[in-house]
Amino acid sequence: ALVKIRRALISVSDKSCLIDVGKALEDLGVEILSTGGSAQKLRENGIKVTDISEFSGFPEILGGRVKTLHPAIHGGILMRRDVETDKEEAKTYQIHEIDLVIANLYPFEEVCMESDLSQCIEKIDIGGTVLIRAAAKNHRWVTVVSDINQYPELLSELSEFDGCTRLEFRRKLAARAFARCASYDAVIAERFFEETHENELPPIFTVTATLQQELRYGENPHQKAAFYMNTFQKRRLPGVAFAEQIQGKELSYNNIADTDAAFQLVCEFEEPAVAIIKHSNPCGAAVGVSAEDAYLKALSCDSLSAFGGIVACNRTIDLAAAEAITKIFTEVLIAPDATTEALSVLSSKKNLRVLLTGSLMNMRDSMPTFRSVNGGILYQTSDNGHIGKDDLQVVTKRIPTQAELEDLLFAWRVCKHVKSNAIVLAKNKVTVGVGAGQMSRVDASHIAIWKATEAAKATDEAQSRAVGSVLASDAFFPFEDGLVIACEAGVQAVIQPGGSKRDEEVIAAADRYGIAMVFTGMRHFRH
Ligand code: 93A
Repeated sequence: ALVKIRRALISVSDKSCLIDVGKALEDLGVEILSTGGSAQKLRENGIKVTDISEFSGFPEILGGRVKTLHPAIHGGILMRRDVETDKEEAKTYQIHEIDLVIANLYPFEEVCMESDLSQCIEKIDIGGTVLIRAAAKNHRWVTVVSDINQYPELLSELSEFDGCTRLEFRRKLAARAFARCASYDAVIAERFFEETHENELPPIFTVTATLQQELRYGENPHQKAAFYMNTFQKRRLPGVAFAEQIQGKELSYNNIADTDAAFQLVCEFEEPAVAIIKHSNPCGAAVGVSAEDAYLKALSCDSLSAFGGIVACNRTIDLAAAEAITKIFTEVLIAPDATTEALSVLSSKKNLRVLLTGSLMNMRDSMPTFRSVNGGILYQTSDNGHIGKDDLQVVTKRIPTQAELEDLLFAWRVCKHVKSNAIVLAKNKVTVGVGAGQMSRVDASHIAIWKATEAAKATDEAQSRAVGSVLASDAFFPFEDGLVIACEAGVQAVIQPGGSKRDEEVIAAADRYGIAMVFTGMRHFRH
């Protein structure tokens, strides 16, 4: 199944390394056909080329929209070398075999978000995808190179097999060629859906992502894993995917997931904020007057769990913050930026991965999110729900004080980033107890209170930190029980969506304890 390469068609938009590959083919005695710009570049560098128009007997027309779309070319690519009728027809219509197609497409991905649709449309490659698909379909005889990073493989194959390629090699390249076309078309489709389907769901799921990094393993060492980056340029959101890693080992699968969670949490806040994440839940989050202040407050919530955590900050890391953060072992630090002094302090911690995002995410943006289930994909828009002071409905006799209101909104925003069932206790815009991922809301309350009490014991405080705190619950209390234990522990104010059949009962319990409670009318489940 070795096929000798006698004639190649080269039509590339990205012309890097073109000369190297052209020279190598010429040295192997391959006849090179090429389109306008590619032919010109090859010729300028002393490589002999036949213009595609000369080969097809038809000029490149419509300003380049039709260059290679001609039966002489596609006949040459698609003809079966062992079918008599194909051979006869080739003779009749003077079709000559093309054994190698090297093409890469107009860079639609690079322009699709920068310009209006009509400008994007000009960057939709038609002829190139047809060349690639035709060559891939007929890979039994034809070799297809659809990306410049495949050149080294091609050249080593040709040198190893004396100017020939093996079937298995051609098949591997064919698979990549089809994947390239699929991904290219998916980005185009996404761009068009964006234009036409403002609030509708796309009928076909066409998001593509490109292999960015193979990971050592997945959640566990026996699982294979990789990180794929969204191909659609619009999705170049500031965050873990496009951040610059300044130092430290490669991120692991769990690091990436947790770093994403951490960064999203701090992007909820306008004031300096820090979150410390362990296993995708915050073990501490705080708002402060500076990055350092917010970090130290976040750390105070549960300094034991913070060990080996992921730290996110929504401000530039300065010297003071860097010095505070490097006092304990941290896996990852993510922030929009860091000062030179801070970077020098951070660099003393060789194992600390530092990621700089350049800017913050807009948490009000509505982005598509996905998760896999057996046999399919669950799609939803991101939870960009935002609750402000004016959205709150006071349901108790007691009205929350101004300070309580601010703490309630702080706790609510943190709670949005805690796995359900979630209960967050906070005081002075610092979490004091987090109950995450429980199967019952009562248990989540118990855990949050217990954490607040243990933290106080550890630092010899006179009373549990639950005393005088506020509580946020990601969904309504179905019964009064979860609320009652919080009141018993000294919680002073509560924020929750409301909407339970037993709201009356829950409100009555709150009034019985003289606490303030507000309803948001919006819940933040997170599974
Ligand atoms: O406008 S096209 O879709 N029409 C074509 O017939 C065609 N054939 C190849 N674009 C076409 N190409 C693309 O032109 C290739 O995929 C490549 O990206 C580019 C190379 O053009 P040039 O060699 O003139 O720079």
